[in-house]
Amino acid sequence: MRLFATSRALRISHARWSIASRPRQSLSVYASYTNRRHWSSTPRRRTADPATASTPTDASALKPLTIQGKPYRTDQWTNASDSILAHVGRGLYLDENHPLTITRRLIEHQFPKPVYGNYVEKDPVVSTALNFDVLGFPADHPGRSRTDTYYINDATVLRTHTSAHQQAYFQQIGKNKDTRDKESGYTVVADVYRRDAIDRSHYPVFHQMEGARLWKRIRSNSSDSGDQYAETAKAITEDLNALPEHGVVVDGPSSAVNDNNPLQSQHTASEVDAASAHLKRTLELMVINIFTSAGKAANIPLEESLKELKIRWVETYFPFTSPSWELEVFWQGDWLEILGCGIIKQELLGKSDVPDQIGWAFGLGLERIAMLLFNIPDIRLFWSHDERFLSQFRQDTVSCFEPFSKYPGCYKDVAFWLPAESVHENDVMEIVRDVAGDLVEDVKLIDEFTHPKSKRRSMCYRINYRSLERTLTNEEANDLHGSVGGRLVELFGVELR
Ligand code: FA5
Ligand code: MG
Repeated sequence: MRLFATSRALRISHARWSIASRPRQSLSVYASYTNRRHWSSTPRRRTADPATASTPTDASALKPLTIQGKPYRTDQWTNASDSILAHVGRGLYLDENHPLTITRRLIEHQFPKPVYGNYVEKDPVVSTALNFDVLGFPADHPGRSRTDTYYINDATVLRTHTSAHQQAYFQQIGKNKDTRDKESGYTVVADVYRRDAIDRSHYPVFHQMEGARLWKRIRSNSSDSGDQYAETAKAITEDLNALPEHGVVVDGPSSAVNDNNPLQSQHTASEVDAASAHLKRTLELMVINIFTSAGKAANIPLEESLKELKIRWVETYFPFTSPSWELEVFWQGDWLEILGCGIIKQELLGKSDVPDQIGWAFGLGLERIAMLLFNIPDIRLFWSHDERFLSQFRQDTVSCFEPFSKYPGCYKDVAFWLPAESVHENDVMEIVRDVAGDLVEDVKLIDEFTHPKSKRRSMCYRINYRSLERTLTNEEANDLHGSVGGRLVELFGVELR
């Protein structure tokens, strides 16, 4: 977990819910779980216990909550703040002229009927069972912790990913199974919530699109090769061959499976090779389409925009897929992770009434793609009410965003001695967000050390206050910064330096 344990752990923590600046090991939230056990020298705390989570539960959290008209009980787990709940129901992905909706539609076109149905899920409140248990998250997975996830109460969270809906969609497909022309795949778009780092490509509320495709497994005992599922592999390969080819070179591991990214025991290599190839080609075509559209909007000739495009597959780990990958795109001088995917765990398909099917699933960050598509430089802009932003976008049209101005930023450092009890980095982020909201552009750890004699640990964070819409005065920034320091002292007992 992201405690102030070692500088290594801290660097890793930044990459937890992932993005480009991570070290080159595979580090999605789920991957880091397995790796981190070896990285931190401090004993692991049981994360799934509210008493050990570092955000104090304030008394007001124990009042019942109403979210989109529905009442919810609260308890010791509750940590969804008013500022986060204020984002619920905004429905950015439904507003025809919003860049997230334009992006959603563009991607949905790549997943057409009758194979795929395109859906949205408007209610972000889901059970911990659907968000974690059904997907095979271990009981002590850090993703379950109150430092990473917004809890409504012990059994209910604001979904942390669209994968919370996988089981329901697989069950829906299961009901179709014997009828031709019925969906065997889907896409679903929804708002998701995570306590996370603060920077230009991370926001605590963002949007994901999940997609999946299933095939009925055909078992034959008469195969010469001894491959019982050779027919399945053949059927999937036929679907793969029906997809267009593309000439873009994509880096990545040479084989679908290996010891670190294993084949599931229920599967044969040939069907997984075929399904993996289908998954990768489908997603590569999606990215190529995005870049082609972005290039057109910027008046760049097709060949040139494709020549510029660099994408790669990186092996990773998710509890609900194996093998698993992330797709990264080279953007503005760095690798940007845009999605995670893999071959769905057969246990999950079994629990979802489709034990006789095999398939793949992916989950992508809609903002990340929209940033590439429209050249939007800061993820906070998606929430802007400013007409100078909103008026630049038109339904079903990709355009090149013209920044209206970059207002000056105000850098302020906050340095403090940690109390004996650890403080979780996400709690520092949450305080900054609660105090400064969208007036903060990023927060970076710039220094940490242990006093040689007292052994006390000191941290220093640099907060960049910058409004997207106006010039922030130094007095305003000072006020905000004073409140951040005050709340760190009040809530965590740190000693400011
Ligand atoms: C997941 O959420 C998995 N559920 C994806 C998945 C689905 C895997 C189905 C396998 C099968 P991850 O935590 O990596 O994985 O997030 C997926 C994508 O969401 C990332 O690649 C990134 O594009 C986006 N994303 C993650 N965190 C943030 C954030 N704080 N702000 C904006 N986008 C984010
Ligand atoms: Mg990831």
